[in-house]
Formats: sequence, C-alpha cells, structure tokens
Amino acid sequence: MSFPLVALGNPLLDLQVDVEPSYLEKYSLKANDAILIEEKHLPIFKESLENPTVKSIAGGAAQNAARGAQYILPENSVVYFGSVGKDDYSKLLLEANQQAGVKSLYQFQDSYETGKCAALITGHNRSLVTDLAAANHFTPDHLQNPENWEFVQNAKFFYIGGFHLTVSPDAIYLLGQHAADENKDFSLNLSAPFIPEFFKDVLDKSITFANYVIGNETEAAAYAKSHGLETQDLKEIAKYIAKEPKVNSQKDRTVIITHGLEPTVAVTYSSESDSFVINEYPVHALESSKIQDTNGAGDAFAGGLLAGLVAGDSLESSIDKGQWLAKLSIQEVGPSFPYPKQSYA
Ligand code: 26A
Repeated sequence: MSFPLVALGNPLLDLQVDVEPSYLEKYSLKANDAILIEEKHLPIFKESLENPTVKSIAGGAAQNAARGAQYILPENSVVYFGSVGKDDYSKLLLEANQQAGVKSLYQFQDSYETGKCAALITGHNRSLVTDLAAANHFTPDHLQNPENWEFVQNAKFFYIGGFHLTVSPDAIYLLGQHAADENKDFSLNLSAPFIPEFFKDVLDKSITFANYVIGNETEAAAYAKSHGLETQDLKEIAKYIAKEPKVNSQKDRTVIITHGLEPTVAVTYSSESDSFVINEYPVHALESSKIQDTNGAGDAFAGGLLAGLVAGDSLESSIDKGQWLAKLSIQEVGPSFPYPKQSYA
C-alpha cells in the first residue's frame, strides 16, 4: 500500500544562527526551549537574517519527522499536511520535501507568509522562537477535500506534531476519530513544555485518540506539573499518560520518553490486563566533537521510530531506528539527514 503514514504539523522555515548566551539573556530565552513569538521577540528575525552565520533550512517539527521517516521507509510512504504562504519560503520547503520523497499536501494561504522559526544555537543547545504566520491558518476542511481525504483513508498510521495543538485541534480530532473508527495507529508528540503547560485540555483530548505518545524529559516534567502529579520519575509520568482515557479500546497505548544521553523510557499500558510493560533502551551516543547541532534531534528520533512502527518492527527495534536517525541528524546542519543515504543495519 502506498503512503501508509500521514503527518500533520506546522511547516516552518528555520533561520538557524549561532548566538552568544548574552543574546538569549537579552530576550529572556532559555538555551533549550521552543516558544511562540511575542511582541518583544520581533527583532529576532531581522537580526537573524543579518547574522553572518544564518542558514535557511527546512524545519517545522512534524515535517522534519516526516522527512526522517521517509529517509528510512520505501518510496511513497509519507504524506505531510500543513499550511504555508505562496512565497519563496514555501518553495524551499516543498523542494526539501520533494528531495526527501515526502508528498506535501499544503494548504496555501493568500494573505499570510510562510511561518518561520529562529533556531538560536549556543553550543549543543537550541532555542526555537516561532512565528507561525500561515501555519496558524490550517483548517480541517483542507483534510476533508476529497483529493486529500483519499490519502487519509488510504493511510494506516497518523503522526501529529504536538505544536499543531495550538493551531487546529479540530483537524487533530478529525484524524483521531478516523483512526479510532478504523482501528488505525495514531501518534502524537508532546513537542515542547509549553504544550502540556498551556494547552492541557486540547492535549488531554488529543491523547484519547493516541496509541503512541512521544516526548522528552522536559515535556514529561511539564506534563506532570500541569496534571498535578507529585512525581518527577519519567517511568511514573509515562505510566500515567499511558493509562489516560482512550477512545479505541482495541489498541494498547505506548508512551516513549527520550532523555538526552540517558536511556529512552517506554511504557505500554494494556487495559485488557490492567498491566504495564516498562522498558529502557540505550541511546546511540555520539562523541561530543562530532555534534554539529541538536536542532531537530527529537524530530529525527520520532521519524526513525515512526519508520519502524509503520514497517511493523518491534518497539525495541523501532526505538533503535529513532536513536540511529537522531545520531545521523545531529551531525548535519539543522533538522537534516546525510546524503547519499545511509542505511540502517
Ligand atoms: C508552534 N511552534 C512553536 C512550532 C515550532 C516548530 N514546529 C512547529 N511548531 N517551534 C519550533 N519548531 C520546529 O522544531 C524543529 C526542531 O525540533 C523548528 O522549525 C525546528 O525545525
């Protein structure tokens, strides 16, 4: 079957620049974070474009994961939905997807520019400041357009960037309900601490459709805080998420939490037996000197993981594909992958 994986997210162009810690301080930014732009951050884009280290690279978290999954999967495996402007930035994104073999089903906006993300690099950290622009105007009717809905119907696996929770919850619920009705796989990334913090209700509802939830340690901590959990323990937080209400009773829910160089935690909850399976998987550590930057590392992990799950691999082997792809991506500039392609052995 072609195009088994459908991803939905915010297509963004990354303006990646090297900055000093004092630059982050000036705008009260954390070294490792992702936020939506506020008034006080507006000069950052102009300043980034004037920075001699600036690189324009295809970004958008779910779009990066889509390119990552297609890097591993056979041709014609991944479709990506999101909203862009009619400008040079979206041309660049389209070309990057084409080169990666991802089918872009963009919704084009007449009155908004393609969204952009300033990726401010300090050492091995990245601080992401996003102006969603056109990406903020995605609407569910774009999915329901018969030409596009055909791809939804033919897919067997859905991946939602958690960042899209700020944009079109209805589009997420539409895909979630379809996945539940048809007993298909539905995966969701927590994406950033501000998602569980400020979009708790949308997140909780989206998770009801999900049989895979992916996140990292800071997102898990933010989830714990917003849900009033006492614990900081990643396994306990993953257990809580795994056991949250679920629409499709035919599938167990697995929660996968990465933790930098520490082992990745995976917890599966079976409602049938009311029991958990808890495991930890080591990462593919890379010599620090070989790290180019960590922008997109988590997306690459998600992409590799999805490639494994879509291909029907075991959870262990899918997580290993995620670790492998993350290791490749952090050796490239931004959320990119090496060409000629390397193959997972
Ligand atoms: C809504 N927000 C804040 C965002 C993003 C985002 N993608 C979608 N929505 N903020 C940052 N990113 C993307 O995350 C990638 C790294 O994981 C950046 O474009 C970057 O490529």
